[in-house]
Amino acid sequence: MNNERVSAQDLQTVLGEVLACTPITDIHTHIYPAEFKELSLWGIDELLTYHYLVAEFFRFSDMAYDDFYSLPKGRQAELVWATLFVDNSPVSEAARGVLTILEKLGLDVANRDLQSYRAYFAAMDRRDYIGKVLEISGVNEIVMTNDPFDRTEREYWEKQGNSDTRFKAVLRLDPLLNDYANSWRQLVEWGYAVEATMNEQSIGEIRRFLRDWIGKLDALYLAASLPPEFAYPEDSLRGKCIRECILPVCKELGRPFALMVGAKPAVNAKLRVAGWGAGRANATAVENLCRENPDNKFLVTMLSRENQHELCVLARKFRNMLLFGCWWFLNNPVIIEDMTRMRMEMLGFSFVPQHSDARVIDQLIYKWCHSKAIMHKVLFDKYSDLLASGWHLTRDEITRDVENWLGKTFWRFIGR
Ligand code: RAT
Ligand code: ZN
Repeated sequence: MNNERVSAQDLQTVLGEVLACTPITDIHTHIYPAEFKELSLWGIDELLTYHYLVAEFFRFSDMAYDDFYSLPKGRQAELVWATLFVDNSPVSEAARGVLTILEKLGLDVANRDLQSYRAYFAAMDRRDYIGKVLEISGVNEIVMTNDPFDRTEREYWEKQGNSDTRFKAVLRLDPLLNDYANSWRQLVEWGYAVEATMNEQSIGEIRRFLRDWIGKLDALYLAASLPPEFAYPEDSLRGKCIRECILPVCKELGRPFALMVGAKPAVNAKLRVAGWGAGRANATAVENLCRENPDNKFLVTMLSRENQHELCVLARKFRNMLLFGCWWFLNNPVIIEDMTRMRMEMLGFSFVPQHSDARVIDQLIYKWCHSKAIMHKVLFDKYSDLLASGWHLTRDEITRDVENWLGKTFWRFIGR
């Protein structure tokens, strides 16, 4: 217990201490436990070939896209390093992130020696390294993105599953919702009697598929990335699948459905995963979903900056909606700060301020370090305003707020 009042002079320090020791639940990532071998990415070459950086590399290079992608990963990493770190200063958020990681690991950022960084990772044991990253980043629970339509990943779930309790699963359903014209055949291959038109029998079978995989993964929630034009209700197979399959199963099993709206696939297909874009979405779809389905819960994030204010307004209307994270192209300090201030001013602590979207485990270090610095600033300003009014705060109260913000609010929403 620490019920002593925190003075305006001590606020900065207390906040730094509380943020440093509050465990984080990272509610949306693309990282895997060590036992998912080739899916569990780490180390400097993976960091340098992160798709955020590959997209930036092509801002400066004339190389043909396919030529780049046909190179071995180590060579790709060298090209990115030379282009974004040596020939130019690494000021972009993703490039700066690599430096933060190296620095927090205790490596010499000043020597700019890629080989010495490689040697550091080569001497590390992957399992020990995961522990180290979690310790440095302050993350203690990692929520994955798990796609049963991905052959490699599927095999791991079929053959062994996940025994690392720090990693939690999420059932990701993009192929089912956005590409049913192709994905239904895979369901048939796996023994579900569905057909292309999604008839009555298919609906029952898709529900069975969802229940099976929620069980197999012990999924915390179901999720889908949706394009800017996503509408609900919608006269489409996607609309039907949400209404007839996803919502009833989510309700029955008490799982939220995460809507990640505004991602535009293949804006430049040659860039592969780096070729996605962003577009302004229609928040009315979320409004309709939340209003029509009060017994369902929705985690919501949108990719366009222009959607953020109306999303805050919506979250004030619907307690079955939890706003989360500064997604992908929004995960830059200028936007994170703006969004975090606005959300706090409109929602208090009742939102999940950030997720990392890390694909390489090391990225937890920079994503959380950079975001926590912004949270520190925002909290300082907001609490200072309270102190200036004559209100008082204790360290316990600050700890309570930050614990809710960085984890407990999510777990309460999930119901676990
Ligand atoms: O941020 C990213 O890495 C994106 O490529 C996507 O993974 C996005 O976050 C998603 O989950 O679809
Ligand atoms: Zn993601």
